[in-house]
Amino acid sequence: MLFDGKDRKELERLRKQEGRLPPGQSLTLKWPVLHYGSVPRFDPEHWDFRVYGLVQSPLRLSWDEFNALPRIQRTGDFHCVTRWSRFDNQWDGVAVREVLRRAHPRPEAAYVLVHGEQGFTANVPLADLDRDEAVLATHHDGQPLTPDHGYPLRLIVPHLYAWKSVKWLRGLEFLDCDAPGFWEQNGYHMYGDPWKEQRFSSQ
Ligand SMILES: Nc1nc2c(c(=O)[nH]1)N[C@H]1C(S)=C(S)[C@@H](COP(=O)(O)O)O[C@H]1N2
Ligand SMILES: [Mo]
Repeated sequence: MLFDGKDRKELERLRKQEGRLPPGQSLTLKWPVLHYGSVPRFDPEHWDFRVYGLVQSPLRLSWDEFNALPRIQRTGDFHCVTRWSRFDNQWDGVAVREVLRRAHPRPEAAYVLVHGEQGFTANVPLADLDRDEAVLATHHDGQPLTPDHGYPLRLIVPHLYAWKSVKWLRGLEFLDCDAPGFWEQNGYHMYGDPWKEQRFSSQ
C-alpha cells in the first residue's frame, strides 16, 4: 500500500494505540470495498426491512417508517477477514436493540440469520446483536452510506469480522438453531471472532 507523508504519520499514531489491532490484521486509512456480486439499486417504493421468525411481534417497515425510529451514533473499529482493519468509524442509524425491543424475540430464539439484497445472508448469535454497539447504519462518518458500502442500510457488528456486517440489509430472521450464511457456507467460520482469528471453519 502507498501512503503520503501525512497518512504515514497518522498510521503510526493509530498503531501506537496498543491493543486495538487484532492478530494478523494491518491498519488501513482507506476504506476498501468488499462484497460478492453486484451493487443493488435502491428502490424506496418497494424497499422494506423485515424482522421475522421466532419473534412475538414481526415487523415490516418501509423506508420512511424505518427512518422515523429513534437514532443513535456509535464509533467503532472494523476488521475484515482479508486482514485489513479500519479504526474509528462513526456510524449513525438505529440501535439493533431498538428493533429487538419492538419485535420481542421469543425465548427459544438464539440465532439470527441476517438477510441482505440478492439472497446474501450471515448468521450471528442473538446475544451478539443484543449489544450496545450493534447498529443498523445509514451513515458513515457523517455521510449517507455510498452504494458500494451498503446504501441505504447495513448492519454493523464491530466485534465480529466484517463479513457479518451485512450491506444492503433487508431483514433479520430469528431462529432456534445456527444456520450458516453465505460466507459461512463457503468456508468461513460460523462465529468469526477477530481476536481469536476465527477466519475459517477448518479452525
Ligand atoms: N450484502 C453483502 N454484505 C457484505 C458482504 C457481501 O458480500 N454482501 N461482504 C462482507 C465483507 S466480507 C466485508 S469485509 C464487509 C466490507 O464492507 P465494506 O465494503 O463497506 O468495506 O462487508 C460485508 N458485508
Ligand atoms: Mo471481509
